[in-house]
Amino acid sequence: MSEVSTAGFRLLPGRLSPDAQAELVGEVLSRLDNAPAYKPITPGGKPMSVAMSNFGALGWFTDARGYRYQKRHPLTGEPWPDIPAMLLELWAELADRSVPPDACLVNLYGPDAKMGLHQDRDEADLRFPVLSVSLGDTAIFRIGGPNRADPTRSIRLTSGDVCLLAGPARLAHHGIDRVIPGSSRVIPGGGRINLTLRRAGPSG
Ligand code: MD3
Ligand code: FE
Repeated sequence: MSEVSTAGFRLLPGRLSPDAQAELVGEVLSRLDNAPAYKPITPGGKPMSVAMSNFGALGWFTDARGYRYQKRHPLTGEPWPDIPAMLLELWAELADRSVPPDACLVNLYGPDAKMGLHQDRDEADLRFPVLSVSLGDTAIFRIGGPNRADPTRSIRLTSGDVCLLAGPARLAHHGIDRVIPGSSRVIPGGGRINLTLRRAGPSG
């Protein structure tokens, strides 16, 4: 197993047991009944190939007006569902013991979904890490550096993997080149779910 060298990037392969993965998939899917996933429109006017929803006080959203965090689901007008306890515990253990996450972006990948190289910088305080949990089909993840032109490397994210992006890695460019359909049976009907826990609003 090769150790990834970007400072502040930690990959914890298989951090969630198969039982924990199945339990978490259930917790996510039941919440999506009330907060359905939708394909956001980028400021450029094109729908994303990844479907999204959110849990927590703040949800990441994009439309023609740009990227932002908002308190309500854009289609239902309701507050986002709560963040599953298992994820809050994982954040407390691995990310920050005293300040909880206030946002959990839910990304749903079908066989043709991908996410272009980008930085995550819509959060108020970029000193907080991002914690990511992968469920379902394996993804080919790409991570580079703080500059878009920095060299990138490709890493497989498989179901149950957790990654922590802290310090310099927090501003690394990254994306999902593709998923490998049929590589997991954890999600009924297949596909991939990625959950990213964040502190989006100010902590004080
Ligand atoms: C590196 N999600 O939601 S998770 C995103 O698999 C996002 O759905 C991808 O990029 C996905 O913004 C990748 C791993 C990840 C998450 C956040 C990061 C890597 C990151 C933030 C900074 C650097
Ligand atoms: Fe990202």
